[in-house]
Amino acid sequence: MNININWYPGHMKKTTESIKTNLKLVDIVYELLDARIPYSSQNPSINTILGQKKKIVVLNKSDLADPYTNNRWKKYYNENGIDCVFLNSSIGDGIDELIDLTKKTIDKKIIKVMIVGIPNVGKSTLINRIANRKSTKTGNKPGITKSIQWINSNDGIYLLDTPGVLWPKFEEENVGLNLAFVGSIKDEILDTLTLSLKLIEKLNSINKMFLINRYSLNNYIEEPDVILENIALKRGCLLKGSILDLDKAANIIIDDFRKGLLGRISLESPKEV
Ligand SMILES: Nc1nc2c(ncn2[C@@H]2O[C@H](COP(=O)(O)OP(=O)(O)OP(=O)(O)O)[C@@H](O)[C@H]2O)c(=O)[nH]1
Ligand SMILES: [Mg+2]
Repeated sequence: MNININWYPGHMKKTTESIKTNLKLVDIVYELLDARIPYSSQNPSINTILGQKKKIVVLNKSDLADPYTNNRWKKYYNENGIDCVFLNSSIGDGIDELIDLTKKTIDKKIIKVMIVGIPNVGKSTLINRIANRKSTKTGNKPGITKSIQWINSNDGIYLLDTPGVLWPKFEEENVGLNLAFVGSIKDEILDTLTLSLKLIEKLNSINKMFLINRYSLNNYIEEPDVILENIALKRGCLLKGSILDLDKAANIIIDDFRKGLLGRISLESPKEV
C-alpha cells in the first residue's frame, strides 16, 4: 500500500521566490509549524532561504496536539537555542507571549514581520489575531491566501502574510503523509481511501484507544481495512444494496482527526527526529 504524495504547483515556486525578495524588507520572520508535526511541517530549505534573518518558530494549532508532547518539543527547541512559542491562533492563546518575545528581540518602534509556513497552518488566522480584525481571508483548506500582502496592526507591528508553500520533493513518504493528514495538501490530489488506512495505522501505533473510543469499536482488530469497515458499519455509511461506503467512512475519520475529535494527538515527537 504505497501512496506517493507531491504537491508543488507553480505558484508555490513563485511565492518562495518572492519570500526571498521581500526578506530584506522585514526585521523578523515567524516560521509557523503545525504543533502536531513540527518536523514534517518545516520546509527543509527554510534556514538557507532565511540566511541571517532573525526568526521565531511558532507552533500553531497546539490545542490539537498532545500537551505532554508540546512540552517535550519546547524543551527540544530551548536546548537547541531556538526561540519558540506555542499558539492557538483560533482563540488567541500565546499571542501575548509572541508579541513580547518579538519586541524583546527587535528593539524598534515599528517592527516588520513576515509570516511563512505550509498551507493551512494558520498564518492568516494569526495575522487577524494580532491585527485584531479580519483583514485577511482564512479557511479550513489549503491555498486560501493567493498573494503576499501587508497588514498593519495598532501596536507598531506590520505583518506580511504569504501564501502557504511546500517544497519540490518530500524526502520521506512519512512527511507527505503527515502533511496530508493535517490538511496541508490539496484533497483533490489525494487518494482518500489509502490515506485513511495510513492514518488508522499511524493512530494505532500511537494509542489504540483513539479509534476504539471515538467509534465505539468493541473488538480490537489489527488490520486497518477491517477497522475502516467497522467504522463504516458503526456510522451507517452504506451505498445502494447495503454495500459499505468506505469512501465516506474514510472522509469521516480524516475529518475527525483534523478537527481534534479523536483527541489531542501529536504525530511526531522529538525522539523520532
Ligand atoms: N484548532 C485550531 N485551528 C486553527 C488554528 N489556527 C488556525 N486554525 C484554523 O486552520 C484553518 C486554516 O487557517 P488559515 O489562517 O486560513 O491558514 P493559512 O496558513 O493562512 O493557509 P493558506 O493561506 O492556505 O496558506 C482555519 O480553518 C483556521 O480556523 C489553531 O491554532 N487551532
Ligand atoms: Mg492564508
